[in-house]
Amino acid sequence: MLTNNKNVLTWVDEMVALCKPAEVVWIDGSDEQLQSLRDEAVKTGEMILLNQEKLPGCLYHRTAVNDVARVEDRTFICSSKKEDAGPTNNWMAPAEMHAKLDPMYDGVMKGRTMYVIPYSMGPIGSPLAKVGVEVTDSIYVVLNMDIMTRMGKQAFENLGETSNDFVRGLHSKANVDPENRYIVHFPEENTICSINSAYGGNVLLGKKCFALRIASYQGKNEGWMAEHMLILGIENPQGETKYICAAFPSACGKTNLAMLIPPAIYREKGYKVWTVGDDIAWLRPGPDGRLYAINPENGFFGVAPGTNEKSNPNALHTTMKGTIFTNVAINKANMTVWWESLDKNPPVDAIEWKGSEVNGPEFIAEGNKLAHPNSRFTAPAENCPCVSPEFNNPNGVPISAIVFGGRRAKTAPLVYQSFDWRHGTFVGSIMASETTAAAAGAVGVVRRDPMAMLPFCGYNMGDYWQHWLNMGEKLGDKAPKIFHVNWFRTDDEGHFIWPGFGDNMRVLMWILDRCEGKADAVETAIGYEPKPEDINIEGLDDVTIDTIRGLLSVDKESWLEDITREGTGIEAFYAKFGDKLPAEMRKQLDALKDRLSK
Ligand code: GTP
Ligand code: SPV
Ligand code: MN
Repeated sequence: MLTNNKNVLTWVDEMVALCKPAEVVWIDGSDEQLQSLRDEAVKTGEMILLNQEKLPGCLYHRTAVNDVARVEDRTFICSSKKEDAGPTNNWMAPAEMHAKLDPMYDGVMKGRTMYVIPYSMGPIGSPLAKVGVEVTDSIYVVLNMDIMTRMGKQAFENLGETSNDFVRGLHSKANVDPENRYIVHFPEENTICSINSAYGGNVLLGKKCFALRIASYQGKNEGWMAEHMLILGIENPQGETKYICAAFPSACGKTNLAMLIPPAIYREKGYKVWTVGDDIAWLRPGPDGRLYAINPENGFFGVAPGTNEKSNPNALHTTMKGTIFTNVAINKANMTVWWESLDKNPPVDAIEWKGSEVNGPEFIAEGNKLAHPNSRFTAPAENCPCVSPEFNNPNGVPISAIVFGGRRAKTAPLVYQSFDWRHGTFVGSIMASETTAAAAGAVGVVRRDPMAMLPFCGYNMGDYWQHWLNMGEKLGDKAPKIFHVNWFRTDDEGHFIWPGFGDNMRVLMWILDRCEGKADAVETAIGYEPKPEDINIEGLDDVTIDTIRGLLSVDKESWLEDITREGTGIEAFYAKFGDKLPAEMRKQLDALKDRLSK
C-alpha cells in the first residue's frame, strides 16, 4: 500500500472483494517494478520484445481482432437523470447499470493479479492537475499508463491523506467479449467502469474516460473546460511564443499539427514550433484573466499509419525508444515495426497486425493492409524533439487562439474566423467531419461532431454549449479568438488540394496575425476570411493564389443544404436538444441562414 488515504483504501478493498484477484500489486512507478512487469508480459506473450538496438525499450502488442478502436455504441454516461446525459450519449440509470455490471465483475480476476495504479492527470503539484486510481488486470494497461500519465506513488502525494477528490477507474479485460463490452461513466460518482476490452481509448481510463468525459462534467461545475484539443506554441524570431489550441475529431490531424515542422521560409527566419499537447487540453482562466491550458497527459497515443519522415518526423523520432506499438506490422527480419506509408518498402518477412506471417509487398498488392488503420504508438512526451519547455509548467500556457476543424471534402473553406466568442461557440457547435477508423463503425460518413467532443462530452451537449458561452462572458475581451480550418478539401479526382502537414503553419500565421491585429480580413456570410494574398504561399510548387481563392470559396447553396438537410443537417441536429439548446445558438443559426440567403 502506498497511501494512508482512507477513501482510496476503502474503495480498493471493495474492488478486491468484487473482482477476487489472486494477488494485489500496488504500482509505485519504480523502474524495477516496471521492468519486472515488462519481463513478465514478454514471457507470457502478452507483449513482444522489439529490436533493442534499433528500438531500445520498445515493445509490441496485438489486441483481439474485434477490439481495435473505441466502441461508441457501448459507451455510457450514467447520470441520475437521463436529460443530464443528453441526446448524444447512451444512458442508463446508475442503479440499473451497477446491477448489470456487478455480476460481470464478480470474481472476474480469479487467478489473475489486480494492479492498483495511482496517477496524476497534469504535472505533479499543478493546481490544475487531478488524481485518478485505476485498478486493472492488464499489464499492457499498466505499461501504457506509465507512458501516458504521471504514474506511481507521487500521485498520492498530490491527493493527501483525507481528500476524496480522485477518479475511480475499474478495468478488467475479462474475456474480451465484444457482446459484453462496456465503457461506463458515473459522473456523479467520480467513477469509470470498463470491461471486456483491452484497446487504448477503452482501457487507459485516464485518457478519454477521465480527462474528457468525467473532467468535462467537473469543469462545468468548477468553472473550467476539458477539451479534445492539441496545444502548440509558435515562437517568433524575437523569441516570443504564442499558443494555439485546436480541436479536430479523432484521426483528423491533431498529433500532426501539434508537432509540425515549419516550412523552410519560416525556419530560415527563425520560427519554431513547440508541442505542449496532442489530444487533450484542460483550460482555466488565470490570475491575469486570460485562458491558460495544460496538457493533462504525459505521452502521445498516436495514429501510426501516415506517420513518416516527411509528414511528421518529430512523431517518428518520438517513437524510437521506450514506446509501445499496438496493431502495427512487424518486420520479422530485424524485429522492427512497419505501417502504411512509413516508407515505400513494406517488409518481405512481415507479420501483419492480426499475427500471420506474410510477404508484405504481395499482401499489400492483394489489397490488404499490413497495419490496422487505427494502429497506434504510445510514446513518452519527453522523447519529442519539439516538446515545449513549458510542458511541465504547473500553471499552463496562455492561449491566443482556439481553432476548430474537421474533414470536409467540400463545404468548409481552408480557414475563417468567427465574429466573436459567441459566434465562435456556434462555429464549434456546427462542426461536422467524415468518420475515421479511430472508432468502430463506418468510415468516411459525414456526421456532426461539435467541438470534436461528440464521443467525449460527459453531460448534455446543450449544457456544454451554455458552459462555453458562460466561459466567454467570464473571459470578456481577454478571450482567445476562435477560428475554423479544413485541410481536407478535395478536387474532382478526390485528391487533397491543400498540401497540409507542415504547410498548415502558413494558415496558423494568418491566425496569429489576426490575434495581434496585424492582418486584414474579408467579412463573409460565415465569418472573416483571409484575403487570398495574405496566405503566404512562397516556396509552394503546386499552390497558386487561384488555388487559395478556390480553397476559400464558400458555396452558399451547399451551406444552406448543410443546415436544412433531413436527418444530418444542423437544424435536425439542434432539434434533438429541445429546451437544452441555448437560445443564443438558435439566434446564431438564424442569423447565418439570413446572411447565406442574401
Ligand atoms: P487522434 O489521436 O485519434 O485523436 O487523432 P489526431 O487528431 O491526432 O490525428 P493524427 O494527427 O494522428 O492524423 C490522423 C491522420 O490524418 C493521419 O493519417 C495523418 O497522416 C492525416 N493527416 C494529418 N494532418 C493532415 C493534413 O494536414 N493533411 C492531410 N491530407 N492529412 C493529414
Ligand atoms: C481518439 O480516438 O480520439 C484517440 C484515441 O485519441 S483513443 O485513446 O482510443 O480515444
Ligand atoms: Mn483523440
